[in-house]
Amino acid sequence: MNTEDNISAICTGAGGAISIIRISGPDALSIGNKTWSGKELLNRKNARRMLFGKTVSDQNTPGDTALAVYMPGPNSYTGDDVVELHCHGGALASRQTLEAALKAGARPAEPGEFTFRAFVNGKMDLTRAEAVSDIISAHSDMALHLAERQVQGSLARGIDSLHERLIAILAECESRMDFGEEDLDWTEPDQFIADIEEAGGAIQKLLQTGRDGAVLREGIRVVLAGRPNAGKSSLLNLLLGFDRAIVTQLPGTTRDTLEETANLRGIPVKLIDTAGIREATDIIEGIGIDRSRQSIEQAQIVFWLLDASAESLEEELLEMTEHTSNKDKIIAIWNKTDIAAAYPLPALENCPTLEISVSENTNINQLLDTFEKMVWDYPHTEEPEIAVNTRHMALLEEAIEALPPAALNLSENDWELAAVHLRAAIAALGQVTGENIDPDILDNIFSKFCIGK
Ligand SMILES: Nc1nc2c(ncn2[C@@H]2O[C@H](COP(=O)(O)OP(=O)(O)OP(=O)(O)O)[C@@H](O)[C@H]2O)c(=O)[nH]1
Ligand SMILES: [Mg+2]
Repeated sequence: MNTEDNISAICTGAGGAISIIRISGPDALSIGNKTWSGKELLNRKNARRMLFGKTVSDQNTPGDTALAVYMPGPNSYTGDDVVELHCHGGALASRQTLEAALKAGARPAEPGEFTFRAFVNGKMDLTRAEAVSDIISAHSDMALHLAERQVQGSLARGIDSLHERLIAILAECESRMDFGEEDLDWTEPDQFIADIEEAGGAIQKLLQTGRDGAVLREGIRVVLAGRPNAGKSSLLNLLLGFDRAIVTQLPGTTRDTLEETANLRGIPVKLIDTAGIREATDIIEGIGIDRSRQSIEQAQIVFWLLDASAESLEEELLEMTEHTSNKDKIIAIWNKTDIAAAYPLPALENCPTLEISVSENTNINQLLDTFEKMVWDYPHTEEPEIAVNTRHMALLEEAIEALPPAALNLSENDWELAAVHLRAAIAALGQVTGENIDPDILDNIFSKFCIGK
């Protein structure tokens, strides 16, 4: 993406009452003044003040009322000169204003291009830029808070401090290579080795947050499965808090898989209701059941609903074990305990088994407790301060691998080889925050943003 052009886009989502059109680039001010007019022109004196006026229409029709603000670079979001026009929402009105800005000399901004400029202009490092995108796509409070902390630099600060420590060691290795013969005040290699071990420990801790990062950024696929009539759709509706799926007393009500996003205990979840598994009675049901099986395979967690009022409880369990290959991801749930056929209900070894009643809303909290434990693998009482993404993880792994050989070389006073390994670790850490990063990787990161961000 070039950084010299003047770019413009509608920054607000469709359907809102107000639309914001942003113009960024060296000529943003003159383009803004050709697109909007008020009592006075936008200028340096009235910078950062919201001015009342109208958009300029080129068809001799009166423009629409609009507010405008000029934010001179470098103190703007992108670091360029920026003008923002706040005009009436609605696809047509905002489109017309954007088109006026394009006619006045801007080109349409690519996805993420405003944030890309902010990165290139040194307004934010790459972890902060990535977090801007995370904020927009966050599906739970916890994911949002995490992204907000990353925008504030929680991860960048940690990486920068590791980076600086390794650079200090590298600097000494390089001096030893150049002036090794001279009797200077060298630091003992043992001190450096201890520093490297500490840095390795800190990187390891960051790597361990990768799982939290994946859960919060990508969410968890939870599949509701079981025999027809077990209460899968009823549980889906209860968890969502509204009637999404049709529920009837007829077995085979749900014919196709149905997906809905939800937020369970702060965890973003894709809940998937499935057709009850049995011998299909017709071709459509058969296809639905095949989809249920596929969904079970792809699920990260399966809520397997068992009907406690069924004639044969053992059969219910047998069905479950037949259709689920990976037992680690299953929570067995006896539903309809309010009308259970017999007690106690059989439990399963190596699989959490719960007893609930969707109709009477009993033990749903216990189900959520079990779910939460399964997701995090360990008690997770506090929100994660930092959680790295997969790109960070790959680079952190590269960095951590270079540390033991560097420490070994230092212990052998082999400054040259130690420097090689240290440089590899430093380069990998630098790329986390965006230093010397491959332009293709940058394109890939920013292309996932939405237009206007
Ligand atoms: N007594 C009782 N009835 C329940 C309970 N949960 C669901 N039901 C009833 O069981 C019947 C089937 O519920 P659904 O939620 O449609 O079951 P399903 O598993 O989605 O069924 P299919 O879509 O056919 O696979 C409905 O009449 C529900 O009202 C419960 O906890 N207790
Ligand atoms: Mg159903």
